[in-house]
Amino acid sequence: MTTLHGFHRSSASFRVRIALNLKGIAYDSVAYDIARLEHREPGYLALNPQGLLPTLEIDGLRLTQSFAIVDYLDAIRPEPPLYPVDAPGRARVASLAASIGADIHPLGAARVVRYLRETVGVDADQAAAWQRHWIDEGFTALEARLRDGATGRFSHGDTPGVADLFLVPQTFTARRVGVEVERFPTIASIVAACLELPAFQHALPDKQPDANQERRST
Ligand SMILES: N[C@@H](CCC(=O)N[C@@H](CS)C(=O)NCC(=O)O)C(=O)O
Repeated sequence: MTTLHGFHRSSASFRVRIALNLKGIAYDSVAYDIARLEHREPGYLALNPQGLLPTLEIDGLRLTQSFAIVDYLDAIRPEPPLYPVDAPGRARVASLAASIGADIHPLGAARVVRYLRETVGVDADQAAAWQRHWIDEGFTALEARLRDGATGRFSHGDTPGVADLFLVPQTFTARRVGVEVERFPTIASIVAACLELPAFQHALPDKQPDANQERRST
């Protein structure tokens, strides 16, 4: 039994959903509403003391950190590969993904925004401007890097891989906070290509069962 503990709007959970779908691994979902701090309750902290989503239970293991989870899935189910076979290509893809997962995403994470609002005392507009700023700066650099000749239909050549798993969710967050993704044409065209694939479509936030629960309760 494979269980993904996540949240429909969590971009790190979104990455793992895409990877599971690309690998054809069926899974159950357990949702934790970040706005209601359900991921900070004792039940989830017992699974993942970091209190961050997602956690994947698979093969009797409890895996955390989306990068590590995606790597694990690629190791146990090599087809289709999520990394290029050549070492320079692999380093490029890992670097693109890290620039999103390690440098852009954490600055706009819910816990950071909560601290800005509740402790530093910034208002909602200032918090949104903070999120836009770091995505904008990150996407400007990413757009330049993606014009290095190794990009194809996808971030690396013409098959989807790890960099795409990180890129697509980050553009959904970007739009949510008001970043116009079309200002980054290479990024926008890669995302459009990804969204033609069922693995990405079925992973979309709106397609998750907890998105429907949220609609019913609001
Ligand atoms: N580096 C972690 C990041 C995990 C993370 O920040 N998850 C977010 C959801 S996308 C979260 O749990 N946020 C809750 C919070 O910040 O309080 C990963 O890639 O799994």
